[in-house]
Amino acid sequence: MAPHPFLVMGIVNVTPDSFSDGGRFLRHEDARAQGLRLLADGADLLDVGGESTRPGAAPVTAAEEIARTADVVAQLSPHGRVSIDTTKVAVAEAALDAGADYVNDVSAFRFEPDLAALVADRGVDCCLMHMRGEPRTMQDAPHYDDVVSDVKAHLTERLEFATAQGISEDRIHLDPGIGFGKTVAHNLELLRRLDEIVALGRPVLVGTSRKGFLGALTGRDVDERVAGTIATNVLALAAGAEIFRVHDVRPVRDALTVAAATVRPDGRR
Ligand code: HH2
Repeated sequence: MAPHPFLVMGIVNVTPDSFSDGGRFLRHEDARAQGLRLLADGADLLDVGGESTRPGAAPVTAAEEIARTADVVAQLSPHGRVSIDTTKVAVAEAALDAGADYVNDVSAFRFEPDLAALVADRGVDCCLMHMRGEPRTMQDAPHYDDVVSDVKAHLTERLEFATAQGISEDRIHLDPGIGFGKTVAHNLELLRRLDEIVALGRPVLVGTSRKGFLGALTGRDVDERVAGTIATNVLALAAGAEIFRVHDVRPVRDALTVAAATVRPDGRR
């Protein structure tokens, strides 16, 4: 059988305030159990995060973020691939030491540029995401002349920065940053024109899981957005995205398996 032409990244938020699962996995044994459940459901890698990026979330010190994540990474990495969702060098370093092999930085090395050197030095994969400004203020009246052109220009600039810091280009994934400084219309336009991001030539990661624009469209609460999550991930796969960051691994994997068999029967990414 052809290999799956996509990767599912399961979300493990070790935070009190994440928008959909805040507080549910703050205890390390609960985070570990959730990670193992997502691996059993078919996650290809787990994204462990210790700071919420939702608009207006309280900032967390590096020490607190390490206290939340490093032990969880150490407990999960023997069982599967683990990514660390952070913008901080110290947090990423602790996670890589604990067994993570992927750095997911929603600031694309803008908040702590030295994080790029760490990723280069360790030779691990990373994701560079587009975000307008910073989480605290990113949803204050976002405006773009053309959201797709702005996101492409930003990701191109961050990709150049990352490679200039010594990260091998084939280690870099790009993410349009759905929900990060975007209106509902911006998110939908990015998904509609995702092929233009794919054309940048690096694997594209998308994170639509349970996000606010799905609630705005369907009227559903955060725990009832799996259908919207599936719709957006299937459309993203059809447009060429390869990595899907989700809370609900099992249903999304099933949907992507069927979608991939339909649109990419030769199994190519
Ligand atoms: N979205 C969130 C966090 N990290 N990383 C990438 N690469 N892409 C995303 O779209 C993305 C991300 C926000 O979702 P979540 O982790 O569920 O919530 P919170 O930031 O409130 O913890």
